[in-house]
Amino acid sequence: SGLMAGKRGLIMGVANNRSIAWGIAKACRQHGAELAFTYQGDALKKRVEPLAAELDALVVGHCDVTDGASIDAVFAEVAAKWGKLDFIVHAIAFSDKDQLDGRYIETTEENFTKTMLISCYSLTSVAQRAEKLMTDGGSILTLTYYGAEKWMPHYNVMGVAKAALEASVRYLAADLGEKAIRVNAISAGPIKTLAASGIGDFRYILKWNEYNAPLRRTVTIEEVGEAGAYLLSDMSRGVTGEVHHVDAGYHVVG
Ligand code: 0WD
Repeated sequence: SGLMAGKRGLIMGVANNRSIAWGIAKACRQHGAELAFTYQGDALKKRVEPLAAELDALVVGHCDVTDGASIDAVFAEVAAKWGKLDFIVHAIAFSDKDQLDGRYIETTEENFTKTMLISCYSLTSVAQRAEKLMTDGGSILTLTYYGAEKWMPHYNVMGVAKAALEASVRYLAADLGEKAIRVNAISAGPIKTLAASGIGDFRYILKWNEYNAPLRRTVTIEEVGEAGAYLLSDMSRGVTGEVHHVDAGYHVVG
């Protein structure tokens, strides 16, 4: 269908074909969008290039959100290739694995700062660059998790970072609304990805969701992808500052 025909979007956070960003990219492409991918470092470049090719997408370079120059370079490349931008998928998070286990209270200042920078501030740094390129309005989408709202075992500093990320969605939505740029988040249920494999007892969390979510199952990257396509397309043009749960309903019972 042509739901997203004529729209051009930047996809940040594909690590492999299990990544949530990949699920969103596939849905956007199915609906007619043109895509550009970033990758983090040479190891991921080899994985991202063939995936981008599957969706006829550009690869616009290495981007490590802790390195502002690499973000600038990617947006300069998008500006050179397209001149403008309609949407962004921000599916990036990081925390030291040994602190996604056990007690939150053990979080070090160094890992707290790093987790907040990569998992929260990066949305704002990306939005700063996007604002200049979204000359016809736009839609920015990030990914969050229920651990922002409630204590969850082992999620620890990432839960604190996701709470700040969800607040950032609201503040950015207010800042960018006059330019018709919308900012929303999907709060996804647990999905077995590379990032999730770093979280302690993740298999147990998946099982817990299967037993307790209203739909009695977990969600797929394709389901998060379809909801993402809605938030990135004009179908959701009246929606901004929203955290939309795609979690088989877990948040109503958890
Ligand atoms: O259960 C899950 N998988 C959920 C994930 C439930 C709810 C939310 N999320 C969120 C994550 O917190 C993240 O924000 O979804 C987003 C995407 O995560 P994912 O799809 O689960 O994980 P993955 O496929 O690993 O992609 C995350 C990627 C990184 O991969 P690795 O695993 O290599 O760290 O984030 C990127 C990187 O590609 N990333 C960075 N990109 C640029 N600069 C950086 C960085 N410094 N650090 C990580």
